[in-house]
Amino acid sequence: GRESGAFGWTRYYELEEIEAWLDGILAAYPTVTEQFVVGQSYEGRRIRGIKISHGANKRGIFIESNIHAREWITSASATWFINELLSSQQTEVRQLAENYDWYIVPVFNVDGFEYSHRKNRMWRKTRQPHATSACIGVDGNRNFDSHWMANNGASDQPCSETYAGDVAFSEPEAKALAEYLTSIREKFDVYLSFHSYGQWLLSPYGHTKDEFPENYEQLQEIGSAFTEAIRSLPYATPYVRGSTASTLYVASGSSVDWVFNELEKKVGYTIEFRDKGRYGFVLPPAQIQANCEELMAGMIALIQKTREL
Ligand code: ING
Ligand code: ZN
Repeated sequence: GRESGAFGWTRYYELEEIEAWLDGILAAYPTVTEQFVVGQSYEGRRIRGIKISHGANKRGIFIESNIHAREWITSASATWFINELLSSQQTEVRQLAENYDWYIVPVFNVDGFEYSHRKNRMWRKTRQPHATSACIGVDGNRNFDSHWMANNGASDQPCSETYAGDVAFSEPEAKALAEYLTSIREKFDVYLSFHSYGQWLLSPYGHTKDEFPENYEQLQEIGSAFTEAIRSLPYATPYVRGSTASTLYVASGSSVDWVFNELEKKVGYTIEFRDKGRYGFVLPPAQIQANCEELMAGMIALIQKTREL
């Protein structure tokens, strides 16, 4: 923040600082927020989320962020977004806040995130050791039990960055999230997974190029609303929308695919934030604010279009 000690969006924060900020938010907005706990990480940390709700029976939107440890802009954006939902006076933001129930997990891969701060800035995976390899961790976004390891969309090599695990849901984090999402299945119908980088809005599926959700056209129309809203800002940042497998690469066992295939949800995306590779995962803190403004413009358009269709 501007003053030392205050939380803000001009630098990146460690897990402990984010959690302390979250505690402050929960204390400051007790009537419209509550904490939820997704479960425990391999190293025993709590995976915490915040629910923001202005009354019962709203449709829910679930945001999973920082499943990949080094993608720090995702939790910076998620915390900024939480703060805006609670404190913005802008009409469109107030409507977003008050008309939906929000479930937001700012740092999902807590062990990896901590490791990326303390030991290796470029860490991606979880932190569970392997029984027969010296390499540690699994790609959380390849570990979900939906077309797990299909179509070469993940690796069976423990040292690979896209290692899928020995079995689906080998990682306590992925298993806990799947169980938590199942428990609130009736309460949400939009699922968003925050990643970086590349400036993409990616719809399912990741596990195949040959099949698409039956509402593929709608998903692209919603996607265009998101990308156009971002491009209309003064930064004119180009985002591209499309299906994950056909636009980016085939990737199996992802959380978003699991939510579509197993929970039968119809609206969900992966958002790949700034930039296009100049700084990559190490996005300068000076770009956090602009990235967040783009996220909000995109979200307003995305939710609006989802409602219309
Ligand atoms: N990208 C995502 C990844 O997990 C992705 C892309 C999206 C894969 C949706 C599968 C499903 O590889 C990054 N940057 O991590
Ligand atoms: Zn990622």
